[in-house]
Amino acid sequence: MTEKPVLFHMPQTRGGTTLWMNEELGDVCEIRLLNLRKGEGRTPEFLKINPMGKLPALQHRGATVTEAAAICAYLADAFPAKGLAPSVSDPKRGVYYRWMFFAPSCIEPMMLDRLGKVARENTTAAGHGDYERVMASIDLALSTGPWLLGDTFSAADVVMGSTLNFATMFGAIPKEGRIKDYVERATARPAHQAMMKKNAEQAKAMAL
Ligand SMILES: N[C@@H](CCC(=O)N[C@@H](CS)C(=O)NCC(=O)O)C(=O)O
Repeated sequence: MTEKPVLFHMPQTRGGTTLWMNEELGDVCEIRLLNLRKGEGRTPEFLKINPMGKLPALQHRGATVTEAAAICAYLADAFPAKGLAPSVSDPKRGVYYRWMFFAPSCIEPMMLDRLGKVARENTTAAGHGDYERVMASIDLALSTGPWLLGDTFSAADVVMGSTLNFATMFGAIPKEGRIKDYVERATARPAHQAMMKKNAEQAKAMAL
C-alpha cells in the first residue's frame, strides 16, 4: 500500500474508535487534527469532505470514507495482512458485518434515547427497537467470547468495544457481567492503550 490513508480526527470524539483501529493496524494512517470547537469541522474545505461537518473522516487513494464503523471496516480490508477482517469467503464475514453494523445502528441510538430520556411510542418502527431487545442482542454477541468471532479479534471488536465502552462510561447501560468483562478485555489491548496515550497528547497539544 503506497499511499497512506489520511485520518481526520479530534481527541475526545468518536474519532478515538478509528484511532484505536489505526493502532491495531500498526499506525498506518497520517493523522490530521481538527478542532471542532474552533469551527474546523464547518470550513468549506472540510464540508466538501464530509457535509455532516463531523469527525472522523478518512481519505485514501481518492476515496473518502466517513462513519467510524465504515472507516474501521475499510481499513481492515485495505490492510488484509493484519488479519482484522475475515475473508469475504469466510462465513464469519456475516457475523463480522452483523455486529459491526449493529453497534452504530442499534446500540448507539438506544444509548442516546436512554441518556436523553426519550420514550418512543413505536419501538416496532424504530430500527433500534428498545433497550431490552438491544441488551439481549449484545448478550448474544458476547456469548461466544472472548471476541465477537470467538478467539479471533477483528475490526468489529474495535467498533463494539468502543461503543460499549462509551455506553457504560456514560451510564446508558450497566457495566456488569459479560459487558464488563468484554469492555475491560478490549480496553486493555496494547493498541487501545496506545490510542489513549496519543489522544491525551493530542488533547494537550490542542489545549482542549
Ligand atoms: N455517525 C458518525 C457520528 C460522528 C459524530 O457525531 N462525531 C461528532 C464528534 S463525536 C462530531 O464530529 N460532531 C461535530 C458536529 O456535529 O458538528 C460516526 O459514527 O462517525
